[in-house]
Amino acid sequence: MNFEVKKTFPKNFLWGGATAANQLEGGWNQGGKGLSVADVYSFDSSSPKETWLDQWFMMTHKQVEEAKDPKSKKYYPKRVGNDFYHHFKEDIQLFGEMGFKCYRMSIAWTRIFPKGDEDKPNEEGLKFYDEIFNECLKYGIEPMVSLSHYEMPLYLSQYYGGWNNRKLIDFYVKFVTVCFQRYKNKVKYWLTFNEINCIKHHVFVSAGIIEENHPNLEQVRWQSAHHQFVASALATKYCHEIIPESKVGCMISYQLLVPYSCHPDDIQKSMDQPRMSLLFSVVLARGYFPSYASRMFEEKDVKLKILEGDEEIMKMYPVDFISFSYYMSSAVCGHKDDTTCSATGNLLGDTVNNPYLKTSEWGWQIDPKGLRCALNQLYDRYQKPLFIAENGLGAIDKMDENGEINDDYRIDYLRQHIIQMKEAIKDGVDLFGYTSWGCIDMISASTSQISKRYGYIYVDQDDDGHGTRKRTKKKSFDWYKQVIASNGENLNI
Ligand code: BGP
Repeated sequence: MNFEVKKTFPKNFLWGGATAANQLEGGWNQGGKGLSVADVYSFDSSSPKETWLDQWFMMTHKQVEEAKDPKSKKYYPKRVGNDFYHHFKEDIQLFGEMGFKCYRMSIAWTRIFPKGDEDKPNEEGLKFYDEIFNECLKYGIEPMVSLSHYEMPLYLSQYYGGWNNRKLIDFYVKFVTVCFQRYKNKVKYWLTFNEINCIKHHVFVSAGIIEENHPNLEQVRWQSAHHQFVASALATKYCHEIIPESKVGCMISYQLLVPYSCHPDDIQKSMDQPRMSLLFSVVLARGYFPSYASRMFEEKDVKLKILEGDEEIMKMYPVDFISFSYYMSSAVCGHKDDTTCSATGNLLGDTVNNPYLKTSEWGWQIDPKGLRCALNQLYDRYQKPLFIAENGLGAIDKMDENGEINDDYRIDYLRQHIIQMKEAIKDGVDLFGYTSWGCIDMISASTSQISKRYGYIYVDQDDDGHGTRKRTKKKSFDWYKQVIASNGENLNI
């Protein structure tokens, strides 16, 4: 054993940024693209703010039917994105200028298989991504591709019932093998499903499930998750076969959960709640369900249909690395008689406010030190290389009279998180890359606003879709460039 402490970021650390096709591309009906589940989220800035998250957590038949109607007058922001479809050369050139080593992006399934069940892929869609990868490689940027990032074909949801239907495994496998074959000389890093554990929170965007159809939603949710586990294992198998030097990762949303107090019920809850979420990475990284799954399924009245051979597939093809998104931490309160526990604006789960943390304009509690804990917890658990696939601050940016955007708050957020990444590396964590979320402003996944900006590059567009879409570098652009050039050593403004 060599006890030398690693004091810096590894030499080939993959610094970069992350996006998703449905949030930035636009061109929803161009190049033969079909409708995806993302394309049916509408936005209306005049509706009450409190309702903006409703569709994200529950999509209805009525909303889907209305969205499909060509006469609908509603605005569907994810159909427009920030128009990367027509700006990608300029945008990737800016990523190159920042010195990106890696660009995490997704392939829209509906550009390759517009409905999802076709025999042959759509050549125009395949060509589009060829061009994107060529641009990346021109600037020495390694693409990392998410194969399914909240954008499955709407048709598979409507006519097959989404991932609850086992046939989805075959459609997904067909789609991903077409991608591996086509891009085998261009892409080495692949992620099977974005935030696979978020099927716990939003079944429509994660699995194409419309809640109204299902009285026992828990059964459908977990059955769909099981089909995604098998699909992910098969994707890993075929990726390794087709691209021997490839690395395949899973991707989970990691929200560090801490006990609100030292009350034993808070401690218990802070163990139980994350376990339900970590079940996903246990299955994908180790290849089998954890022992606590049995009790969990019994209590939820879930009876999984697992076919002969499924468990063997899961066991034989675990992922090579674990990637995750990290934005915030939250406290959990198990003893409900404590009136000091107050509800939080944090997006996911049954959590309460941590009085020690600051909160973003969207109610997400900012906890850079929590990232160090998250990295250590994941590494202790799995002993597999880790990759931070998303992290960042969604904030309102204002352009001043000189046309500048001084986003010091974003620089501060990112700097504090990068400091903690380095601490985790000193702790012995094998972290090989970091792609901050939304390197260019685009549509928010949850609220469908563009004014929830994460980027180093500002896009002139408002929440109703108006604007020139002109790109402008923010102050954080030069800052991040310097971070990358110094391999994480120079974090000063
Ligand atoms: C993650 C998603 C992303 C992304 C990000 C920020 O959960 O993987 O797609 O958008 O969160 O969330 P939001 O856009 O809602 O601010």
